[in-house]
Amino acid sequence: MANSCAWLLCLFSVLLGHGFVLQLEASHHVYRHLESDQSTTANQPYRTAYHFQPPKNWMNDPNGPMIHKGLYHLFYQYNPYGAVWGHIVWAHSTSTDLINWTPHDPAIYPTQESDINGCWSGSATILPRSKPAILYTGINRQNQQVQNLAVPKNLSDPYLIEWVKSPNNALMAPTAMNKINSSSFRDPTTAWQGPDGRWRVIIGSKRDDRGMAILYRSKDFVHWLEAKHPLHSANGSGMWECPDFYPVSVGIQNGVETSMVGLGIKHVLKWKMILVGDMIMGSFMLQRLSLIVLRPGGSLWGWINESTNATIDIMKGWAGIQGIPKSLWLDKSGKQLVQWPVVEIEKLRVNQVDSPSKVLNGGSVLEVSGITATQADVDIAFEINEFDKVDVLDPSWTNPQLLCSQKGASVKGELGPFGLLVLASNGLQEYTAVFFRIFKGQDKYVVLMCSDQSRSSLHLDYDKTTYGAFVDVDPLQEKLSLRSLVS
Ligand code: DQQ
Repeated sequence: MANSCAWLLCLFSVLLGHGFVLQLEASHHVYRHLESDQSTTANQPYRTAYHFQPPKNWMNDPNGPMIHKGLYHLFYQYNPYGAVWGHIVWAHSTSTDLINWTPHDPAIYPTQESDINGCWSGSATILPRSKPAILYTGINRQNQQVQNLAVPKNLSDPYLIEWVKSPNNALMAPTAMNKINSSSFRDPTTAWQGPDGRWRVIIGSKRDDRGMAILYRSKDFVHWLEAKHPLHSANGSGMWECPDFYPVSVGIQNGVETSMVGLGIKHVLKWKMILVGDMIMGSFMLQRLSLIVLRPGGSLWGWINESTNATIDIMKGWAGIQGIPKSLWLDKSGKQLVQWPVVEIEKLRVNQVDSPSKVLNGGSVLEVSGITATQADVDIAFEINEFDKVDVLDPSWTNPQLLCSQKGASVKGELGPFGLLVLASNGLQEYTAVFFRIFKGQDKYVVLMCSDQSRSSLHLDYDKTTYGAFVDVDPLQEKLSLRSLVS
């Protein structure tokens, strides 16, 4: 990781090399001997004030983000005993502006038979008369994954400090009858109400290697029945961790009520992938596959692993941050899901630095001067004016993440890579490359956007994952703009 006191921001277009894909998945092994309450976060150059981060210890998935009485609530998977995954509870913070957060005591922690071995991910639903309810996965005494309900003890407390668990827990559980795999049955979504007034929720699961969203229905939010068919499944996709399912509207950027259906409304089903489709007679009909690969987490936030190996994490006293919260909506065509950092984050823009336009030639690296902060919100636009030589997109290149790692930041192409080297050290031994490549597709140009961490740190144990997506823009008609939030 580049020394945050002396980093550079560079524009680049490049030459030769090789990358690789490293899929990060949460490990569910408890390292008791590595836990302690002694961790300290003093003198931590790599802690961020930009992204949400607890004062210390391990954090993973964001859970149940919601607004209640004008306050934002964020819960998250947290180990109160150390900087490695284990003893998971729902930690809790509130905010009035999505920027400044107040930590509270953990909201949900093991107390019942149905969660005695951990309180894993889940979601919040706002029930009629503004009553929040949380469905979460409990690990029971037999180490089975089951679904539990918790509701606020005192609805007039805007901070919702105390939560009470349903005496009916577990509400959904693997049984001999339902053939659900008890170690692959977790992470309930926000529930929604169908036209028949019944609540629906999906739970991530798999059968063999077929990942799926098991659908449950309920009249009262307490008694749940499994539907005959999952809401959706995909062969070869493995366990669907932290799925999400919610309506989005064409054009409306303020969000829509979670049970909304009808004209101008599409539905998004997210796990590692995002599917956009229509709800027709209660069934999810796939419209289009948007090949965006996500990290586990909710629809607004996403967990950024930011862990190394246990020794380093214990030494630094923390692991895990949350991505910047984002707004999601559909573009005018209704086909492309658009996500953008929430506007509130723009309040943090101070000390503006403008850089004049520059011409990028093949193999060049230009330093953007004048930025001395360790935190930056960078807007940049690339105008392409030579399309005579462009690499042809092989029809078999359908996985953008794979393509980004095979054609990393140092692999020369005809039109790209070009983009930013952020947090670059003097001499460019370390940097994180965020870049574009343009290919000639069958009847249009195809733009690939990549974030390549393979050189983010010289240290072998840091996360080296490469992320990628095809972006639906026509480079003939518009500039390619890139927003990078750096800290
Ligand atoms: N993390 C939770 C699980 C979830 C996984 C456990 C995804 O509920 O499937 O901390 O990161």
